[in-house]
Amino acid sequence: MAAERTLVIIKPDAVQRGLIGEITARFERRGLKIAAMRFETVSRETAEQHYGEHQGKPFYEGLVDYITASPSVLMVLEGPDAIAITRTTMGATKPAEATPGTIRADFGLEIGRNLVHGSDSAESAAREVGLFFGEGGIVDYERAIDTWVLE
Ligand code: DAT
Ligand code: MG
Repeated sequence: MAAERTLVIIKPDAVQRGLIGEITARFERRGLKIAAMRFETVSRETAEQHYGEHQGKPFYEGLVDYITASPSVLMVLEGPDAIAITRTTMGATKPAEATPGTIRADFGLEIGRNLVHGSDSAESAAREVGLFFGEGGIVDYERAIDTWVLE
């Protein structure tokens, strides 16, 4: 199938625990390409847009406080079925229900500190990639490969 793009966030708890490399490596080893990457503290305004679907739920304020607390790694991953493959690599939302071998099972205990975000559908991916990388910064892999230094 055609390559897809999805938004991944390595959330503040994972950054604070020194898991950027470990988590990024799992996506890279599956063969997904990092098409964009940025390190920053997400603003409250952006977090509220990103998690707009959860507004009004009991965990919403805590979720926005958590994601804006300290720096995250924002990434666009690209590849065949990137959206679904990212979600299965992450594991279920609740670490207690995540399958061993997934990021959330291997490193997480609590739903409110579940380490990583990945877009859940083509519509969410388009919206979230636009929200975080609408100003640019995404590599065009088709073109980049023409100038690759390794043969
Ligand atoms: P996912 O991150 O797997 O797409 P989601 O979109 O349903 O899950 O929820 C977004 C985040 O909100 C999730 O990663 C953790 C938090 N969250 C969801 N349900 C929660 C709950 N019942 N209690 C606390 N936090 C919750
Ligand atoms: Mg979600």
